Amino acid sequence: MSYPYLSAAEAATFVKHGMNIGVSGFTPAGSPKAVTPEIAKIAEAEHAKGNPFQISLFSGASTGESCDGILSRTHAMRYRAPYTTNGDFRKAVNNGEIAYNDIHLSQMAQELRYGFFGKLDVAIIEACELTADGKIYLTAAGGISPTVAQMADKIIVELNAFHSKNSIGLHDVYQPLDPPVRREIPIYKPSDRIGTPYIQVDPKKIVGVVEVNIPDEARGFTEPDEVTTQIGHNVASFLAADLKRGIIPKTFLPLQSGVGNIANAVLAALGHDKNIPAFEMYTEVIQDSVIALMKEGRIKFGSTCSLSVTNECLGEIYENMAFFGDKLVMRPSEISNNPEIVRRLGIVAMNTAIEADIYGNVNSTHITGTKMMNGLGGSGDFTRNAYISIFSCPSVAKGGCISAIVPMVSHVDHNEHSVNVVITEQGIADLRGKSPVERAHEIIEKCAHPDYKQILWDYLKLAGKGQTPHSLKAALGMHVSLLEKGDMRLTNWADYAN
Ligand code: 0RQ
Repeated sequence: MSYPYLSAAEAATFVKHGMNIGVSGFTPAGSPKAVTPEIAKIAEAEHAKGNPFQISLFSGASTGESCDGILSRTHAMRYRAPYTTNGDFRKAVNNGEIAYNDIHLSQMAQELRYGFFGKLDVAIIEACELTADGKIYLTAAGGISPTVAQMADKIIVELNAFHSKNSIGLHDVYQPLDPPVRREIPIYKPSDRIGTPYIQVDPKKIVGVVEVNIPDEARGFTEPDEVTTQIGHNVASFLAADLKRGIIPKTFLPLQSGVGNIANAVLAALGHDKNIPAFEMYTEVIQDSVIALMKEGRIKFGSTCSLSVTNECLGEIYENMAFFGDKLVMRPSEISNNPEIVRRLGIVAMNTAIEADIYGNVNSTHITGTKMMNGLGGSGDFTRNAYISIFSCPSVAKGGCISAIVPMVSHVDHNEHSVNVVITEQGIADLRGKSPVERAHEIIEKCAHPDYKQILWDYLKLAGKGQTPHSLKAALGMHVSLLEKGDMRLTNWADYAN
């Protein structure tokens, strides 16, 4: 079948007010970059005429500036799921302009198929190749593309020449059946391939092919500093100790790592620690540090949902497929983040906290309980099912005015029942096998910044005795102090005494 080749502006006219739109991509990697800015232009034109124009947008994870950024600024989105990191999106969400549903990434595709969000009108998929019989070869991410391509009434393909056809074969596309007929997902090691290297669609659904040559919009990251390097060393020495005492098998276990500056520093430290053997990753995002460690032979294999790397790094992979082709696989997010596989493979999950409380509850998403930072991402998919779940963060933020260790988190993403280890640059709190009060002692002693240790001990004293001691009046006192005085160090527990 021959497809209609359209301009991005022509393709965007298939998108109407009120529609549900599914896009490819996971992190800015692999998300559409040409049609979405044209949707934003339509929105602006309609708004100028006084007409409503807003869509609901579904993706694997965050997209780039050309998608979440532009659509947020032009007020073209009513609803968004499941995760995004864009600054303009964050502003719009925190102003109450966009309804944002921050669900676990592994659940996005299946919840679309279950019908929780209604029908899907249009899918916009970035591809590096498209065949006449409807085979779509994805670019730098698996995301929810198989599901949105299957569900949408119409498909627009952005055929992006920036992504080399050399990359064909990196994807392993697999969609599970849904209950009551779902079976096990037959992945028994990170390198197992169980699907096809393409998405098969009915070619008649492809209403437009837009040819482009646009680089990916992956973010750079800050080089590790003293604090993040120390966090990295602490994570590495924790894992090395567990390996030495036989908790982690000699062959080691596959690792998952989140995104961001801290995750990047942790991976670099692990890679360079000679006590840790060369390892595999079963993760959702591969950043530049993983590719560097692969070249050094320190990482043997990487299963991921996306190659969220700089364009330079992506180019290097595409040019060296003889080396990388058998060391990487990209999967849809419901497979890369699948709880069944995480539990089976015994993954060590390493994610980042905004704050953790003295009992081990973790907030990864909200600043002072109300302002959305990015979202949960896949951290919950891995944490709840991991062999060992680790959260790390600097012990203080914003020049020391904020302690990352607090009496009670202002928002809970990962609860005390799922979090095994908390690590800051100060030290390692191993919460495994401990009661809440034992955990509180471990976290305050090992992880809190010296400026905050006494404040937290004083809180524990105020909280009294019991299973999970709290003074409900004082539990958020450090946050109140931040809001009222700009500094958690000015917390005065006497304000809360009876
Ligand atoms: O603010 O940018 O203004 O300086 O948060 O913090 O220290 O640069 O660390 O880049 O690793 O991000 C949790 C946000 C950490 C991220 C979070 C401020 C801090 C700074 C960024 P500035 P850093 P990172 C993977 C799996 C989601 C969950 C997850 C994240 C900014 O890792 O979004 O891991 N995770 N998902 O100053 C106020 C505090 C703060 C604070 C940090 N307590 N109060 N501000 N900051 N702690 C994602 C996917 O699934 C794709």
